[in-house]
Order: sequence, then structure tokens, then C-alpha cells
Amino acid sequence: MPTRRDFLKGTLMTAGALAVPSIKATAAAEPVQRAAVPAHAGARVVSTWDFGVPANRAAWALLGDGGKALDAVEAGVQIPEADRANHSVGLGGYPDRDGHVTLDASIMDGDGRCGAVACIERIVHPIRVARRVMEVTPHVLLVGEGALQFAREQGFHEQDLLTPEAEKAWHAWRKEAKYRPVPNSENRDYHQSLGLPGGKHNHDTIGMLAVDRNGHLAGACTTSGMAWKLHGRVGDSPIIGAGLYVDGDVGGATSTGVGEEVIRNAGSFLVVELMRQGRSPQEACEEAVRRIVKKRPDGAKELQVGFLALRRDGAVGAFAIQHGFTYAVCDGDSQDRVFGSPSVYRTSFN
Ligand code: SD4
Repeated sequence: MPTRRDFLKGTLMTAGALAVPSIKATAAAEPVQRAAVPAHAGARVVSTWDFGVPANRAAWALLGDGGKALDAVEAGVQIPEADRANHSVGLGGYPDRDGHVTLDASIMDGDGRCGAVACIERIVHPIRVARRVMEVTPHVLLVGEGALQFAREQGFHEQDLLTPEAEKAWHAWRKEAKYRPVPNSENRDYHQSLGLPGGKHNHDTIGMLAVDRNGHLAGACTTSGMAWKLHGRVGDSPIIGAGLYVDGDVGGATSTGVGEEVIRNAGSFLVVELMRQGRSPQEACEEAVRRIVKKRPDGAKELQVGFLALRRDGAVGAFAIQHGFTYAVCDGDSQDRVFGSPSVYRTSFN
């Protein structure tokens, strides 16, 4: 077992230097630009990473049939939540440094209603609990044991979320990590070569935004958060305004990556406010990323944060600090498109 000395040393080192030694900037400060996805007149759903494709399809099963954006995003993000092979969302997520799988999720409707759970254990679909918080309580956010108690009262089934594969990865991490959480470690290799974050075997938080045929907007965000985090750590995903924000008059935004940086900058709220002031979704995501980089110019070279935005008219924008962030777009024309986001740096994660 780690000593108290390991604990204190690790915590201080992490707080002082948000850096990942194995991530190398290969061509720092070279911008990668691609065209933003234009507006679409009908319903549309977008989500973070390539694993957003099957999630979008599940959302589209409702949205394409005239269903509500809120129901669609809740259904869509349940796909990665239940996917055991996905190590950063729901069942099969990597645990905290003490071996607990703790989940964060939020949901928001364009009319301003929202609900969230943070650091909840033993529930495969925290997004469904978040929606219940929104609909049957006077609150916005429930955490930890209280969130689990509420889920039980609402009839949710409990199960162990730590899969043998995730447990093996946790043991591998413990051998070399000295009980010290490090940002981005869910994107690193504890078994085999997993490649870029967001690739086939290596995913991150799912954030999903949808506009339905009636022009209503909604969003959802769900994650197991930073792998090997301190027990009790909460990221950006369940914080309304940080990992998710939706305003029916303007649009929505969601984020992925190192949640601490997003919380510090109220990232998703900022993206939506910039769109309200007339920036395009693309410009708004860029500005939000550049503020994070400006405040932490050295640390940001080795951190990933990505924003995805959907404007009320269906226009889409995305921007990230590091190369490799992808997002999936689904509408009446095509259900399985994946786009590479422009980014500040070109970086290789290996
Ligand atoms: C979080 N944004 O909890 C989420 C997921 C994550 O690196 O950690 N990604 O911060």
C-alpha cells in the first residue's frame, strides 16, 4: 500500500506540474485548420470522438423519427456507457487510484433545465440518474453516496463496474505510478499500443449535442473521468457550464480532455456566450481553447482539451489543444461521418 508520504508527494507534484512526460509535441504551435461543418436545416446530432458514431445512431433512432432532442441525447450516450471495451465511460471505465470506478454525468435541455451526478459508483447509466435529478428533485447535482442512494430509491440496478481488463490496467499503473494521478493517463498505454486518444480502442468522455425537428436543443455528457484520479475527484463533465452547456436561444457546447482546465475557464458556458455574441461555433471553440492555452502556456503543450459546439441552426464547430480530437456528425443526409478537429498543436500521444 502507498504510504502517506507517497500520497502527499504525489499530490503536490501533480498540482505543481500538469505534465505528461510521454506526450511529445512534434510541431508545436503549428495550427491545423479544416472547414467547420455548415448548418443543416433539419435535425442533427453531434458527439465527441469517433465512438460518437454508434452513439449518434442510437440518438438518431429517436431524432430521425421526430423525437425530442432531450430523449435522443439521453439514449445516445448510453451506448458507450454500457460498452465494456470503452475505458473512459461507464461500465469498464478505468478506476481511481484506489480501484473505485466513479462516474460523472450531466444532461441539459435548451429551456435551462439540467441535472447531474458526480462521483457515483455501481450504476451503469449515470446519465439516466442525471435526468431523474433534473426531473424529480429540486436540485441540479447529487454526488457520491447521496447520488447512489437516490439512484437506489429510483429503482436503478447496481453492479460492479470494474471489469477484469480495467482492473489489470489499474494493477499495471500501480506498479510504475507511485500512487500519483497524472492528467491524460486514460489515453496512455497500460496493456498494448492503443494509439491516439479517440481511436478504436482508446476513447474519452462522450459529450453529445442535438437539435430536433422542432428546433429544440439538448446535450448530455458522461465519463469515468481521469483514470487513477484521487478518490472523490470530480471533473468538468457533471459541472453545468464547464463540461456541458445548452441555451435554446443560441446553441450548445461540450468538452473533453483535462476537466480541471475546463472548469477553471467555465469552458462550455464561454463557448455558448461567444456564439450569443455572434461568433460562429468554430470561432467560439477556438477562443475557449486559446484562453486555456494563454493562461497555462507551458502546461497546455502537454494537455488535451477539446470543445464541440452546435448552434441552433445546426452549424457545428470544434477545436482542441492537441491534434487527434475527432467528432461525429449525424443528420438526415448521413449518420456516420467523423471529422478531425483543428487544433493548436500537432502532438503524438505515445
Ligand atoms: C474529466 N473531461 O473528467 C473528463 C474526462 C477526462 O481526460 O478526464 N478526460 O476531466
